[in-house]
Amino acid sequence: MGYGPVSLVRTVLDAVRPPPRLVDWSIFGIVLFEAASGIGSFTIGSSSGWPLFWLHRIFGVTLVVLLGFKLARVRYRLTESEQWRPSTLLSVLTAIAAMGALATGITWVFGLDVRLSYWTLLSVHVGFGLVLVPLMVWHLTTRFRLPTRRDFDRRRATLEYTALLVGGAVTYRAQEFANRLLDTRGADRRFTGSQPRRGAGNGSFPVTSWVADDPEPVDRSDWTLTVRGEVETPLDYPYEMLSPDSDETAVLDCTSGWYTVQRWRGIRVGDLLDEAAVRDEARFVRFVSVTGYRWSLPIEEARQALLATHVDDERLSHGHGAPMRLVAPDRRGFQWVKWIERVDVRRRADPAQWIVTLSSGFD
Ligand SMILES: Nc1nc2c(c(=O)[nH]1)N[C@H]1C(S)=C(S)[C@@H](COP(=O)(O)O)O[C@H]1N2
Ligand SMILES: [Mo]
Repeated sequence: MGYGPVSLVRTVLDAVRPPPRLVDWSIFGIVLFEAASGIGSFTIGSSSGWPLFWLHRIFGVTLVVLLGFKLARVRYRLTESEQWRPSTLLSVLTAIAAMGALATGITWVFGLDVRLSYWTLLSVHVGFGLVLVPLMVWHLTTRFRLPTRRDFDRRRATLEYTALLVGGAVTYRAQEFANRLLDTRGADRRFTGSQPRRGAGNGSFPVTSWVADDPEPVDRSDWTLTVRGEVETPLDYPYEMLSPDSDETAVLDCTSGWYTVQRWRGIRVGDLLDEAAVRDEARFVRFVSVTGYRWSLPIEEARQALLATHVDDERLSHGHGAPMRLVAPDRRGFQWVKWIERVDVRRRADPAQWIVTLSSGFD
């Protein structure tokens, strides 16, 4: 054994390497956790949700090490041709998806912003993750072996995993420090991982629409805002009758990985609801776009939201949702419905909104 930094790293890695079957099953567990926390993170827009993002990153670092152990162990199955089997192809695809997800996650953290057409690196990361889960499950079915008690010593495994997770947390911290020191774009990320788009008004942030939602521009002169549902007085408001005199500075944070802070102006949903006289049974308010895209908020939260007609005193551009869009502070971008034409006051939540949001614009 030598004494250089390489042999030091090797010694440390040897000390924390769990037995093979445990490595495999932990990779499985962590990938499932990463997929669940990654998808779950899309619904979090308020900074109190930071621990989920943090865990996702720490386990991501841990996965790099575990995958390294695993690939070092099974490498010979690729390099020695007599080892090849039909399932080898599946293993290779699974490894590519895993490494793709890790590589894009890591480069994103360092603020790299290459784009594959209109996909950000973060969207590619999500893509790899979504492909990885079914590949991994399938891969597992070809080589299924449960770890037995004999495969590991519980005390030792506890120590190994503690070391791996602490190592993950320390590495993540070191990364934050390095990002700041090198002054990369990664240093400006929000707790959600999104990178800033600076400036004010329509031109300063991208137009982002989900999947295929791409309506014709809405003509303000033959558009009306309609309020229906659990209200005593249904409303129909032509554009000229609105008085957009409330404003709100709020962060639009898209799950594709960017955010912008803007001052929005429009009408407060609470004022509209008071005018419509909502009934006692009302619990949710649903905002519906001309495209059918929709989202709802619990009524107390909805009251604080804004139906914006302006951004930084400019009228909203078509791309940003003219004549009217939802500004829902502490919610992620996909919930900020654009091109709103109807507000439904409802007794119930609307679980189908998840599917409609993904499919809207396809019909
Ligand atoms: N009707 C409708 N509203 C929508 C979308 C959409 O596709 N259709 N995309 C959402 C997404 S994913 C984001 S991030 C924001 C983007 O707003 P922007 O285009 O003004 O930046 O709008 C949201 N509102
Ligand atoms: Mo988004």
